[in-house]
Amino acid sequence: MSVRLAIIGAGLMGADHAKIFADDLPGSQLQVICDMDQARAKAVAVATGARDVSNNPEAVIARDDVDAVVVASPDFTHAPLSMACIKAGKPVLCEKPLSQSSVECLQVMDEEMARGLRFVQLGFMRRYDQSYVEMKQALEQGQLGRALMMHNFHRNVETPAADFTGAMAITNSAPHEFDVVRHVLGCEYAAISAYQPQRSDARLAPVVMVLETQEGQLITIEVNNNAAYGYDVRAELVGEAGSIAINPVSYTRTDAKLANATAYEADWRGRYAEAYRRQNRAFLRFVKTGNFPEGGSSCWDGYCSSVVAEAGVRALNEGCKVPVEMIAKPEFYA
Ligand code: ISE
Repeated sequence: MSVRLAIIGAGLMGADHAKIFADDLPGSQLQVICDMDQARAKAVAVATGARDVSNNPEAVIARDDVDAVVVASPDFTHAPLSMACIKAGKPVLCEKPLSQSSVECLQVMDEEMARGLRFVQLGFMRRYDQSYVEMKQALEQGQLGRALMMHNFHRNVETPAADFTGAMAITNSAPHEFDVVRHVLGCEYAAISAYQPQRSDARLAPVVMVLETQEGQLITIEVNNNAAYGYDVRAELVGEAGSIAINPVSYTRTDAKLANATAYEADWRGRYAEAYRRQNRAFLRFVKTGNFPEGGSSCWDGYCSSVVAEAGVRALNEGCKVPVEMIAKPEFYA
């Protein structure tokens, strides 16, 4: 039987999720596309063959003909809409971050724990990207020895929104890095420092973070949301016996005019297309079986990256190293 889906938010990511389900994932049926902007919802519905449109997310979540929900609306709506899904007993694939407030993440966790069942899969899609999968395997199979450091670069062509600040680079972009490093290394953080180089327009300046894990490993993260040249994500994991780095992902190389060139994607949708497909396929299996996807990210992971982001923003604003203090992991998320 097909999983009848509602997509809430018909912006960049909502449209992308709708396209992935419609084009690549048999076993799903797009039932409703919901957006405040009805023209935008209709355009996505027409492009993907979705049956209906709406501008009322709560009503959509409650519909009898909706089995599961994808939340891809603005960041501040993620937690309340995920909670509405839990209350309605419907699985939800929620875009990251779960919330920019760790307290709100705890509220979603409480709601889920009170129901005694897992409902929320968080959209940290990098966990499904082949390069991070291989990195994690190499570490677990002992090829690198004990992990010492992980270096991460996260570059966007330009800021996703005109009002994007250094703090937002930490709360909106960096959570991918916070999450995938925890996932690959199997670690939790102990402290974070954050810095910005001088740039003519300070608002556009990159952010560089140094994190210490509870096991004493060092993690560096550069988020440059105005890199201008392309969408470029790099990572290298350095162990005591070897290191593993992500190769640039590109099918072709052009040789001409005494030079060779490979292309960059314009943004994350192309670079992580296969990771999104794998993630969304895992979500459909979750809806059908009730078994939370192995290695998928949960509310607990959303909480962890939100705590780190809060500490990172403080470190940036106060110019000091800030401890990362989290609650003990509830047995429910073990
Ligand atoms: C955006 O919200 C995403 O989630 C992208 O994956 C990330 O690369 C980008 O920096 C974020 O702004």
